[in-house]
Amino acid sequence: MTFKEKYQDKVVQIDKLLMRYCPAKEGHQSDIMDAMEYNLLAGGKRIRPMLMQEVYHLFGGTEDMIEPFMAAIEMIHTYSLVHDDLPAMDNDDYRRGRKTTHIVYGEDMAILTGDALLNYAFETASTAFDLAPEKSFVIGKALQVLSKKAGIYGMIGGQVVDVKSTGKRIDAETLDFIYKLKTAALIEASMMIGAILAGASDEEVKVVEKIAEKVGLSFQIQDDILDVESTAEVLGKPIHSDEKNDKMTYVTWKGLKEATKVVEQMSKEAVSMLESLHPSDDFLKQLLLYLIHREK
Ligand code: GRG
Repeated sequence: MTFKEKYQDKVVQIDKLLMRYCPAKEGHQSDIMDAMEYNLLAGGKRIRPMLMQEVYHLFGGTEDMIEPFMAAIEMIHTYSLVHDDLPAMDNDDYRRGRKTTHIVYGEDMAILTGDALLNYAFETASTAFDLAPEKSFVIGKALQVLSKKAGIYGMIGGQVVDVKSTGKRIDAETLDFIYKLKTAALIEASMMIGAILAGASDEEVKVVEKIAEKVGLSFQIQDDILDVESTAEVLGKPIHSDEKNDKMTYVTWKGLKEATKVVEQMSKEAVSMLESLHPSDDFLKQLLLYLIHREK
């Protein structure tokens, strides 16, 4: 099988897993379950759960307790997209090739859908305790990483500085801070949780965090490049969104050529660190390179 075929196969498996973890549409509140499913099953590259699973296997993990965490990270990522598209933030009408949640369900329900996905992520992740009660210690550690990387010291913190910086010229240090927290933090959580649940040592988890930071930074710079170079049809969301929102990005700061060079450099560093950690995992190495050279 080629890398592309293996990747597609894994996306299908993750989609099936997410279907299993969607809440049943029942009760007076079934509208919110419908909106959660509308977003969760809308497609997407599924890179966060995939990275988590691959790192889990890399460190010898074999149990199904990884699954609720894979669903949870995609729920958190999806909530961030729902809220990011709201009129008060980027005010976008399309995401993953579909109308955004506030367009379909109204702004009030879109806010609640994001809230619901975030909360349900933790309800879901904590079911790992039932699947593997004897692994409570590592599950607790994984929950700690998940909550921190999604919160004020992670994605939300990055988004706060991003929102506050809109329309302003920011310095390199602030841009780096935003990218590390807004984008890299969830990728770090994905890979670190895979390692933690598989029983990796604290030192190994730290190396995984460093690799993931490089992957996250280059992933975000590639996102900036695509916002300028790609098309709405390919991306499934509007292009030139950063310009519309008057946001400074790595591309507006350094130009396309330099941005492409940095992505190249950082991705090479990430892959070589991964090789030192585990020389033989070809799929994961190819996945890191794909994320960085992706077209959508
Ligand atoms: C609202 C708390 C809050 C946070 C929002 C993550 C984020 C912060 C906003 C989303 C917009 C954005 C450009 C985020 C940077 C990370 C990124 C490139 C997200 C898109 O992730 P992909 O490409 O999306 O993995 P798919 O649709 O493939 O899952």
